Amino acid sequence: MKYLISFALLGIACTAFGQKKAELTFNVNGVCGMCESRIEKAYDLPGILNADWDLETKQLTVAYKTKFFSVEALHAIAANAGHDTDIAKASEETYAGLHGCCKYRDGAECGAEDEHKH
Ligand SMILES: [Cu+2]
Repeated sequence: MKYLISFALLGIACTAFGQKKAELTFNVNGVCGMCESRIEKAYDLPGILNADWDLETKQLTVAYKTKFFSVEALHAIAANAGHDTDIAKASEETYAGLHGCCKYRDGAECGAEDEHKH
């Protein structure tokens, strides 16, 4: 019986102090490699273990510690960097600060060919 209680307490301690990790993948708007580095740089934070944005699919995969971030907070990081997600929108001001070829709301498309058209 004593052993059972010890194990139970040990279990509680592990849950309370363990660093729980989770992975979340969600849609983040962006158009080019500049967007990719901007987005990934925004997630260079304590509590974020890894952040990878895919230019083709616009999907961001974040590995994080659940103690540090909620799902909403993770979306807000992208929005604060100027990139809309499905539940968090960048402010007009932040969006306006993006490079011209990164203005995804206006159908911007980055690329070597586009650079010459300016
Ligand atoms: Cu861009």
